[in-house]
Amino acid sequence: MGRFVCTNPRGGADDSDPAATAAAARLGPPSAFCEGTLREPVMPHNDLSDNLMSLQSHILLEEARHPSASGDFTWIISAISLAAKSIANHVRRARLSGAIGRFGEVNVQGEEQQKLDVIANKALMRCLGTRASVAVLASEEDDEPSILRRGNEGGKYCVLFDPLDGSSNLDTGVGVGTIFSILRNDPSIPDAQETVCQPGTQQVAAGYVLYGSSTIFVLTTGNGVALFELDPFIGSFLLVKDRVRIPESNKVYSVNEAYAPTFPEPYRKYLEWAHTSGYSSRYIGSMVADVHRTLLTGGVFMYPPTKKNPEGKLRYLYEASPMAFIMEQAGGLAFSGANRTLEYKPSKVHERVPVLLGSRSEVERVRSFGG
Ligand code: AHM
Ligand code: MG
Repeated sequence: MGRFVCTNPRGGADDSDPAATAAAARLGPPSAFCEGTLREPVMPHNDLSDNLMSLQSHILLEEARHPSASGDFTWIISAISLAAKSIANHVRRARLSGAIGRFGEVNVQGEEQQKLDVIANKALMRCLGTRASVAVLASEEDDEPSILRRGNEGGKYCVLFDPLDGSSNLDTGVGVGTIFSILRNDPSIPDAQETVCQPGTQQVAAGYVLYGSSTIFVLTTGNGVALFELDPFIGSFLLVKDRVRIPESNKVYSVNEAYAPTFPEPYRKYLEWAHTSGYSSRYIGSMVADVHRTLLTGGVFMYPPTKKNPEGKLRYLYEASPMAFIMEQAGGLAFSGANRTLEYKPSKVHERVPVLLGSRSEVERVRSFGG
């Protein structure tokens, strides 16, 4: 009998083993057979029963396309993935472990912090803080961005995040999420706030993690959108869909319609039109869950200016901008007022903007009313 060598050299790499997955990445794109005299076909990529394309392997394959890549970026995604697994575990056990409820403090934005906001923030800070190429971390929960390393100390990237978006919904078991955006650190800018205030077009990567009925990791590095799901039995995010495309249209809008009387007129007119045009409404009140549904099934998600929040409620750098990057990479559109969201340049880390994103033709429809 011939010598058996391997069945799938890319298979066993897991999120916690960049060295193994680096070796897998160097092998290049998956081929049908391995070296050896006894050859066994590799399972087709869409056979989920044998799916071992982890998030880490996926990133390394992407990175292999850029010969000058140093691997630093892979370590950052691996830190976010590790923090997300820890947060998912806390969210899933929150009621049992007494982590539901208010922490007792109000953040810089005047919002009451939940215990899990604080836990999620610490997990991300700890995991990312140990990565040698992270220069600046900015969180929804912290007043100011933290400088961890200057450019001359190896600080190459800024990571901005909302650790647990939609956390006010935790008491009711609704899906919540982490949103993140990765920017390059400009070593010539000494001020942390100025460093992170970049337009969304400068993002190196963006993504979110949805802690719902399953834990979903959605990522773009500017080369399409990939969707991973956490396999709780092996502890890895596994690729379930690459090149995610948002449907071109769907008669669904997602907005907190209770605020409609104080929306600018174009949004009110659009809603009146939608009411008589066969539209449905879906709104969870948790951006990651609402955007994820919109990404997969189409329609529009909006958070327009209101009387209470004249600039809109959602923050540019770690909510609107990363979600806009994902939407555009999936073939959709994203606007903040009259402008493409990704082209806006904020001047404050917690700056808020109006959000309109989703299927191309549905976003254009809203804009046709002047919104
Ligand atoms: P948070 O970051 O403090 O959780 O607030 C953001 C959340 C989003 O998830 C969601 O889209 C929005 O607030 C819901 O706001 P509202 O309750 O006003 O509809
Ligand atoms: Mg948020």
